[in-house]
Amino acid sequence: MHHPFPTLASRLPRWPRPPHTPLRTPPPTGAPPAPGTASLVPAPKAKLTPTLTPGLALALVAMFSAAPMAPVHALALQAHPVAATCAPPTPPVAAQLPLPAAAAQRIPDSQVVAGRHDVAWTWLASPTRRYPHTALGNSVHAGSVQAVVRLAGGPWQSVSYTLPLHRVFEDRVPRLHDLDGDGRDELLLIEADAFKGAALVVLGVRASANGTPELTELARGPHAGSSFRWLNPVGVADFDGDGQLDVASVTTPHIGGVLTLHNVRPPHLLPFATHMDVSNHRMGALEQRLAVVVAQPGQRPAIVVPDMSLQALQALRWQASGQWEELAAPLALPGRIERLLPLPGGACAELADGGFWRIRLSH
Ligand SMILES: [Ca+2]
Ligand SMILES: [Ca+2]
Repeated sequence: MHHPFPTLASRLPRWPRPPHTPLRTPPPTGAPPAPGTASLVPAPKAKLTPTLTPGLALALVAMFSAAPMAPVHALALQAHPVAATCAPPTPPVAAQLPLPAAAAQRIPDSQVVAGRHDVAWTWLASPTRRYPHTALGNSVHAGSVQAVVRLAGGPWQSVSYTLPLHRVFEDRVPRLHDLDGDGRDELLLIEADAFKGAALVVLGVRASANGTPELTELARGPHAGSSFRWLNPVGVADFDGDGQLDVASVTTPHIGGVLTLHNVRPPHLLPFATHMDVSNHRMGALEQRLAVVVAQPGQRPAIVVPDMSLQALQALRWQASGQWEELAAPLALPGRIERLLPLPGGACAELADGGFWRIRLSH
């Protein structure tokens, strides 16, 4: 296909990494951390970090210093400017019910979501300033999530799931996915705890003791660690190829983001893979969509996610070998990414200057 513009990939350096990439370089070994920076670097998860003995470390240093290897990438990331938006059209809402009037009470700048299964509508409500963190632009968060639900084809009923006073939903949209393939929708939300920070939670519709439907917590991921540490979902796909959907998110995307893949193992979301130095959110921005999952025919899905500068994209896949594969050389863009929306084979990037770029991950 002929493109009227030269590809960005042909005009920008693709390797080595662009100089803006290492925003979070750790201090040299033996040097004291710079004042005020040590707490910004989350410790690697011990169980995911292989043991590096001094002998093995020396062998690795010798191997790589003696024989530097050119990176080999299976695919390429390419960007083409487009004159108008390349964002996917918003699909018509196939609502099962008219929008309830109560949805007008949702928290500011949040979205009402229509479901196709046992959740007709859901939204975040009970605005509160009790958790004064402004990752999403202001300190108003949700103390509850509301929904119109039903049990096994029964009557639709309004339900409310209210958090205790030390927690809020630090989020702007309940995401609906049938994570376990049982034909019932689950709600994926970001909850924040006053002491432990944010965590992913999965809620589902279940029967209460008196037989009426209620929202129940089905699974929870690890908290980000302390007050005001946040995380942001990336998407849902079968990242490890076991036939069951997994959940991807980025923990602490503003201060050294860690891409984390979780298996859904109620009552837990169990992390099984992490990748450092990515981000999918700009501090204070309302937009939470800055990373996409790209389906790969015959392969595990890829994740296209910005680096910490939000000005370059990388494509990653969790391989059967139990390691990340960097599928393509990092792709630098001519501005900060404001939004990244999924398109077949790639994404649509909207930059801070208002320009749109079609991103493709291909051979
Ligand atoms: Ca389900
Ligand atoms: Ca899986």
